[in-house]
Amino acid sequence: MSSATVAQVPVVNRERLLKRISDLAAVGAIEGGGVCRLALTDSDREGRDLVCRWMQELQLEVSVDAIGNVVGLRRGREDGAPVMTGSHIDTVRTGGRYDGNLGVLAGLEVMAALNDAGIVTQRPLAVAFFTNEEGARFQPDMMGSLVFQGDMPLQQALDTVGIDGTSVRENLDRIGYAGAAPVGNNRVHAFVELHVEQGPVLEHEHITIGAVTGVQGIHWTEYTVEGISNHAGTTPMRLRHDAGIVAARIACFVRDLSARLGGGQLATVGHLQLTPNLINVIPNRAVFTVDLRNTDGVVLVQAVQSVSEFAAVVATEEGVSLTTRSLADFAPVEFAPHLVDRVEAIARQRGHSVRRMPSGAGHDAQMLARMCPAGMIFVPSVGGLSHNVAEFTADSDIQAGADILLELMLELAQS
Ligand code: HGY
Ligand code: MN
Ligand code: MN
Repeated sequence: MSSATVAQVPVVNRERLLKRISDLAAVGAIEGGGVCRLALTDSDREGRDLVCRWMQELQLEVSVDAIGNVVGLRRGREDGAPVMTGSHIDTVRTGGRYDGNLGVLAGLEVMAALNDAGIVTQRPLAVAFFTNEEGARFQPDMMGSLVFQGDMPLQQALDTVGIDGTSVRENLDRIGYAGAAPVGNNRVHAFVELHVEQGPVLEHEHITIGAVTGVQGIHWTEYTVEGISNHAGTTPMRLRHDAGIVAARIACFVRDLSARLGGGQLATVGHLQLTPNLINVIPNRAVFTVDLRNTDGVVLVQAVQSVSEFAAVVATEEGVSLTTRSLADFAPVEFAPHLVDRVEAIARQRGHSVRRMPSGAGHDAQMLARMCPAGMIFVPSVGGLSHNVAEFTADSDIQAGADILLELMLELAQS
């Protein structure tokens, strides 16, 4: 195959990419056009098998590592660290068809377009999907890419028990994706991830491309409150030890805190379970999660501290016990300035509107950024919707993002 100058950059085959998005979305499809492929479930395995088959059809060398990350390698004229792209194909329970999937399938399309054009790059290229990016079943999120990069020990990840009481190890074994490739000592020349924005900014400003400057800090805590169940009709208010009201007060506190801190402080109580969860019984147990995020790492630490202090006060007032478990704690990440510059410049050269912006969502790129220059390309989410079955991105925006990914990867692989 011939080498190519950047001037001869091929274009992606939009129909082929859209068909793969549609075919993968059929795996774990749920009402409303969305997808449910929680990490390491049978539907995740089915999606993995399909993407691996596509990688083989593209003559990529497919490897599976010990945490189940899958990498498809396209040889270059030289050996050495590849220019890598990718994302995740696991989803939340009410997922959309683009979150993560677009980045992996656009990576496949980059390889297919280069194959069609008969181009062999100087450096190798790779496209990956990382295990358990969502963190919805097993925490933390971005688990696979964090193990791939080396900052999360493999055994700790494998021992992690999920929300249904089973471990990563037993599920990885069950679906047959406990691979042989080592983790933690990988070399990557540069990493670029295409992803839907998952927020309202690009659509609101009528902009096609986001040149992502970095990812905000993320802090997840699980709270367990133990009180005393009692009769709702006979127990005077002053004698109650109500786990449910403590959970409710903390949930209201985090919302008020984000308003007080202002700026980019975000706070979410996404999981809340009361026991015995009955209309006429004072709950004796509440388990809930608090998701705090901020682009400002200092304010994020303050927010975490404020919630912790408030939780201790209300628990004492109510006479209940409180235990916490930290599920994720990631400081804000800045992407490589030269990659942010190139995303912006290539988008402009191709006639697209573009703006710089941080990412509100966590991404595998933030973990790869710990080991190599990393960057991201955003395309708009209609209605700013994500983690929602109605998630949608226009075909033309998908093509724009994929073409920029192709050109940037080619540029990085030829330099
Ligand atoms: O939680 C996140 O931001 C990502 O979707 N895992
Ligand atoms: Mn994602
Ligand atoms: Mn997601």
